[in-house]
Amino acid sequence: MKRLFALLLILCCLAPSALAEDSYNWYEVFVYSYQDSNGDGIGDLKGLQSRLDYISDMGYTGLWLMPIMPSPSYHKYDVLDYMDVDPQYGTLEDMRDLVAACHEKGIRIIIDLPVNHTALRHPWFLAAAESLQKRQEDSPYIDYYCFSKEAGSKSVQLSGTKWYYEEQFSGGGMPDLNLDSPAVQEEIRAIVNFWLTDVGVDGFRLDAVTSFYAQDVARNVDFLNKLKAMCEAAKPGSYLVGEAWVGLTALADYAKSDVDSFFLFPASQAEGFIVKSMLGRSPNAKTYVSNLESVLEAMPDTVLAPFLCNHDTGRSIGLLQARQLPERAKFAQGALNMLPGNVFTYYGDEIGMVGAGDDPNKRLAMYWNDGDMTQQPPGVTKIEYAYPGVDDQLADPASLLNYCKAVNHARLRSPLIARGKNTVVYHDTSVVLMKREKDGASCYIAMNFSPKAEQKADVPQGLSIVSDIEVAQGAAALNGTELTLPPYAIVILE
Ligand SMILES: [Ca+2]
Ligand SMILES: [Ca+2]
Repeated sequence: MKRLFALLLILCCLAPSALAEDSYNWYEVFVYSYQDSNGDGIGDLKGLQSRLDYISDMGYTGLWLMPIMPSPSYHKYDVLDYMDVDPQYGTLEDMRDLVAACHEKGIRIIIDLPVNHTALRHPWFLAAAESLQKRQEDSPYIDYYCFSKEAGSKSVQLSGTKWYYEEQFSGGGMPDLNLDSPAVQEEIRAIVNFWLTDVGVDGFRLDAVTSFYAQDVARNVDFLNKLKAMCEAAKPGSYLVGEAWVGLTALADYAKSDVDSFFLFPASQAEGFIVKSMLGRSPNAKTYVSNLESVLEAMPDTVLAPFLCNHDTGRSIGLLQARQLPERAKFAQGALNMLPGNVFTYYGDEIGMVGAGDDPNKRLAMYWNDGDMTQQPPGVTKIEYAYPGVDDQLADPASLLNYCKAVNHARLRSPLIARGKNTVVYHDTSVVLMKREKDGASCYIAMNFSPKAEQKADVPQGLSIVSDIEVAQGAAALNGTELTLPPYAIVILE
């Protein structure tokens, strides 16, 4: 009996982390624009923590925070100190509280890790620059960066010297780190250790991995493997997702690394296959299916990380030309979420926020109805909210928000959507029937890409509908093996 109790205790202790290790509905948050807690108008960690109920109720089980470390910029991709929290966002204690609160709710939390470059005023760079400017050239920090006496296409002259430093993001004031330096590698090891074990985050979003070694995929992959090994040693099972903003062929090379996931850029934005399958005169379910199959063939051993938009791209509503077409906006979120892997939703996309052009326009204040919005990020040139705010949408069963919530919960109800091996059972120009299977269990996903016409699909015998996700009034019907799909319907059968 005692032994049984001990076993149960062990199982209970294991359960939450086992659950949290398999989060597949991720939510990207720009802390600055999400929720302010202290009245200065700038979003912060405490504010974000106060919205965890909302995030959890929506069915998001993973959080990716854009950079939270001290930085001179509002976006914070140029880091001044890799082991602290920017005072605008709060303190390390606030971050520890947020991590604990997330874990209590079964939410995994990862943070952005920009290690390709630092801020120009990072103490490492200041020390290196000072040494070179004094012509002593003896600082150990010189080797932290890519200094050379020869100018390259991506180099900047260090004032008062004949030295140049590499800066892949030209004009950003973000000098590239020398990732070959053993000292830099040890710094990075200490940084990932700190966040994973001391603060307790569950992994990282790796910024700008194609710029680690520009135009050198093999060396980038090699460094990614080093990073993964460091994280695995610090916290086994931690999750890494890399930003390689490239097409499928190049992405497939990155996917051969040990990093868990890479953002699926070929699915994203206006030219991505989700939007392409929906725009145009007639629906083209074939575009969706054939691209998914190409992706799975090219990247067989990786957890896909599909998304429609992020902080660097125009938002979904604009990509979809869906300001006046809520059904299209909904179905796009549905089509995104029927892809296997870990789906990433950019904050505000669930309520149809808009934004394009200048970067700050893509990072507007989260539209809460309760009057509790942050100020807009500096440099915003256009502020527009095309769809109602969160409270209004929560109260409207037909809202985009409630559609996204239904989609997220369908994924939680049927984990094989995210984790099963995909087979396309049937498709024509409007209808897609996919099977996802794993360990002898399976589920079927039926989708109608037609915005206006009802469609029929022939499904295997003995299935029943477990989720019926509709963009408008109406419901799917299953008669034996004949499934009737209303326009833009998505149905999960098991
Ligand atoms: Ca604040
Ligand atoms: Ca670099």
